[in-house]
Amino acid sequence: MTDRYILYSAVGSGGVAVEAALTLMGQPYELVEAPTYDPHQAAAGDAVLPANPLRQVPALVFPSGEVMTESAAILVRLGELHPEVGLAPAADDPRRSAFLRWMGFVSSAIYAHYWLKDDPMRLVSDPAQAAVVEQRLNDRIAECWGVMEAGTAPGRYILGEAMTVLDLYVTVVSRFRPRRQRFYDVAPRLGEVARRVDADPRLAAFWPQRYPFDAGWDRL
Ligand SMILES: N[C@@H](CCC(=O)N[C@@H](CS)C(=O)NCC(=O)O)C(=O)O
Repeated sequence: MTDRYILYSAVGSGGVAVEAALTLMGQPYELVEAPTYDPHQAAAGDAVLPANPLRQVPALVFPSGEVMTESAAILVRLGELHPEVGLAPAADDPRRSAFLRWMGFVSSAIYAHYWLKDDPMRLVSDPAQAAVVEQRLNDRIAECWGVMEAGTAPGRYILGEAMTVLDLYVTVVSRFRPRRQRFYDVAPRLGEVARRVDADPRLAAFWPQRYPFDAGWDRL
């Protein structure tokens, strides 16, 4: 038992969406940096293994000691546990179906591709094919963002006028390669939401530390 969450995450990873949610919820957490995607820091990446045998971040350890993996599920659960912050529509909220639908969509139709995209040699043996795989996955990811753009009717945020953890999730995952420029092209309204979340004053100190906007960050 501890008195706070322990979050395994890494700079520039999907775990940053969970970090942003905990920050907005005012929940203190201990951060364990586990750069799983960086072959040059293999030992540091292994830090997540006790919490996630898939060796992926994010993984969240609750104060009770219970472990939860899977970014979408973690975000939904945190929203339920801290309803006063209003970052997740409750079970009887008319936005609930769309909320669950698009949380699942970002996780399974988009984020799940990065296991292969980050290292195509996991499934091909010819290095020449790796670039082809990456390009095709970039196309598929762009296509999926287009499907989400067509299937939603964003206001200030994706589900209307109030921010939810879905906005944090899309803001972070849309920063991955093929990066924002392509995302803006295929999903301009979602792009406006992401820029609004980028500029949220409550996260002004947070983003530069956890997902820095280095020069050219929004292009492939
Ligand atoms: N389904 C997982 C995917 C997590 C994931 O792919 N995390 C990346 C970092 S952004 C990772 O740890 N990659 C290392 C690997 O897959 O080997 C989730 O939604 O949490």
